[in-house]
Amino acid sequence: MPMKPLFLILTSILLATTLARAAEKRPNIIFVMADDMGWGQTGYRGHPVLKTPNLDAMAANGLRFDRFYAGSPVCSPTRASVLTGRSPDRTGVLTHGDALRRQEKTIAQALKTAGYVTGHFGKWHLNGYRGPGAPILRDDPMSPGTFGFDEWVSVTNFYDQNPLMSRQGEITEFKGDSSDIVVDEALKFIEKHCAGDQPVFTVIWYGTPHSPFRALPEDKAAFAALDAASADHYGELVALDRSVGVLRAKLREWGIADNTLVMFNSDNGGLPKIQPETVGGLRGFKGTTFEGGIRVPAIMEWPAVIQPRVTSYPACTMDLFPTVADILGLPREVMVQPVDGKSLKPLLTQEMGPRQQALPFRYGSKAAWVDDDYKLVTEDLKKDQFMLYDLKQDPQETHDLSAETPERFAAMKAAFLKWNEAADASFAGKDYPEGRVSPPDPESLAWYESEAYRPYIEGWKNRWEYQSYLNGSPKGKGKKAKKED
Ligand SMILES: [Ca+2]
Repeated sequence: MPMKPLFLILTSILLATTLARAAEKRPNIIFVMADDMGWGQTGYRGHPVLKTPNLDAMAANGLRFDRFYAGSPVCSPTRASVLTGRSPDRTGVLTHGDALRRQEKTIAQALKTAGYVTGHFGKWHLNGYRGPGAPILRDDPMSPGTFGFDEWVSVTNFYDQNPLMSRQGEITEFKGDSSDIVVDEALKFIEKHCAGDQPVFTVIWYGTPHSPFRALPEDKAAFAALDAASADHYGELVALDRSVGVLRAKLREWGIADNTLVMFNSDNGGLPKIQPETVGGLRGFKGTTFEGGIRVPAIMEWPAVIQPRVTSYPACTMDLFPTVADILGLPREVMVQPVDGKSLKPLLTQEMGPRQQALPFRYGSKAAWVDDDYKLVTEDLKKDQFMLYDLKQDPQETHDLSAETPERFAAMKAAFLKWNEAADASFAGKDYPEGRVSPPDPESLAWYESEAYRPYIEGWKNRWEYQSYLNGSPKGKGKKAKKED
């Protein structure tokens, strides 16, 4: 009989060691997101004037997605989809400036509970404020801290050169290009924690290449032949690419690159009016549910697991939380259900077959339903005018198949309309334990029209990034805010 306890002891030691090793092996995770970078704006896709050597190197060393979708054709909703794994309409974030509901559950909360140290750096845009990026106030009830981030250096919305940012409420003025600044802050956070016991979850949300367009002279020097706005826009992408290079180099210098999962993607499609064009020949731009509005550059790098490869598997920002939850074995309850994304974990090591779960998109009256190679799309849901495209044969969405393949068209439309009803029910609060939205969604407003920011207006009104908002007529301010959100 003495053998049995010994056997049990050895087994439990072995189990404990295995678990400890598994815990040791949990990857650091870094989510990096550009703001308004179009599908065509990388060197690796053959852009005619923009060079992105660092994104190219990342793509060559990781999983490059050629059909990756932002959860929405505009920014705040996509950010909500990254954090929750859900279609943004379910989370209350219908458009830019809407607040994420505190009833939602975020990936930062899940990872914090699982033992990660969590940090957010850059654009937030989930606290209900419109207008150019302002430092997030310490007592903001919808700050990154509320949603699971231990440390943050963040702004309400887009930010550019020499920004004011908020270090957990402490307002700080920075000098230089915003991409260099935000990566520098994120790296300080990673360096501080990476040698500790906890794995690190870092979110870096750039303000680039969103308007206003303002690049450092050396960054836009290569674009002297372009119009001024385009030269600055592309110059900002040069800085973004450089900062990706700094991030990757530091992870290697600190010996943590191998077991760090770095995801790079944009938050919506490219902008119109920029030359050369931003969407790589796709139809539509930011704000539309055609491919140009939602298909974005995306790369996942994790050297310990991913062999370099290009995939055309259709994937989405809604898949990121389910993927991480799957990798770490987190329970289903970490996400509010239903979740619209799907784990991409199998894709990290081999191709997955046709995508079984369609990707839903809804933005105001526009919508799309991407079912593997086929796409149902409408510019006006209420008018009941849907088009059907075969993205494999016709990525530019030029040849409407709805009349030619009526059965497929009818089946996809029925599936979408069923999802659409479920999304309405989610929006009404059905997914929460309370069965309703509580507290009610705040009305989104420009921060400079809020009580909370009133004490700061006088001191900020002559700053270059705020002056057109803070010194104009109220009517003009409203227009400007709407245009630039
Ligand atoms: Ca954006």
